[in-house]
Amino acid sequence: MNYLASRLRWRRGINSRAEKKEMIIIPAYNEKENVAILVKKIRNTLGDIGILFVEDNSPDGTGAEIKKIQSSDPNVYLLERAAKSGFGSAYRQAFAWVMKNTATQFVVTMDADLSHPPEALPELIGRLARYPVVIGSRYAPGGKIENWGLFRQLLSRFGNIYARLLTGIPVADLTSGFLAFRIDWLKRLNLTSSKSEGYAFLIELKYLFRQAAAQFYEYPITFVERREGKSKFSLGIVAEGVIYPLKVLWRRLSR
Ligand SMILES: Nc1nc2c(ncn2[C@@H]2O[C@H](COP(=O)(O)OP(=O)(O)OP(=O)(O)O)[C@@H](O)[C@H]2O)c(=O)[nH]1
Ligand SMILES: [Mg+2]
Repeated sequence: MNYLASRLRWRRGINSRAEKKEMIIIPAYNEKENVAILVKKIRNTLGDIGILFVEDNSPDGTGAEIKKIQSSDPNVYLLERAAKSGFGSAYRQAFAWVMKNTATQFVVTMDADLSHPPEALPELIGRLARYPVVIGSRYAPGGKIENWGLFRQLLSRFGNIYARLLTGIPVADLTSGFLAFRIDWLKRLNLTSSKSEGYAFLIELKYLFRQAAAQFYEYPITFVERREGKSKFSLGIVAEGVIYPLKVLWRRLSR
């Protein structure tokens, strides 16, 4: 990835960040109705920890909404990109920045659409004392999905079984985007060759942790389908999610 070419603009100076041990990274595209509610819920659950949004010049004004939040909350950070550049690349850029510039010890990845319950954050982060990677899991015993139609449920269920079989990663919810991990483990991953974007990126991240011999813990969550805003779910994202586990299988077989 060409960091120089990407137009990053940081809304806060280097001095105001880095005090917090935890950083929640949230990619947000056209999530205007959700960001303020999400920040409020995080603050009510965990208090004043770091929150970093990666926002791609959303036409609905999500960027302006985040700046409004920043005016009264100094621990909300914003990485603004000039155009929609993908979910995976949003995380890759955010990880690189957090590793380089902050004293963060614990990273959380989370969607902006309120699908991932902020109430689970203390459980996820708390377990990092014993596990390098904790997954907010829909498919761990006790996990649930609310308001998904049969098609999404089946696609996700079979997609996860398929990805698990091909990659051999012992995780029930490989496509979960709600993760907590320790930064010393993130630093061991080779993310430079990563190009994936949607579900494939979520599987790849777990594959890279697995290659680094990280142990996973799956904490059951109730995933709630978004109420506001539109899905960025597309056929291309599904196709990429089908192809990526095949690539991993090929790598495993040719070893
Ligand atoms: N910055 C940025 N964020 C993105 C991009 N694509 C998706 N996101 C965000 O990534 C998160 C996950 O995307 P969603 O649209 O919720 O995908 P999904 O969960 O498969 O679809 P839903 O069923 O609608 O929830 C959300 O917070 C999105 O706003 C992107 O290209 N750039
Ligand atoms: Mg979503």
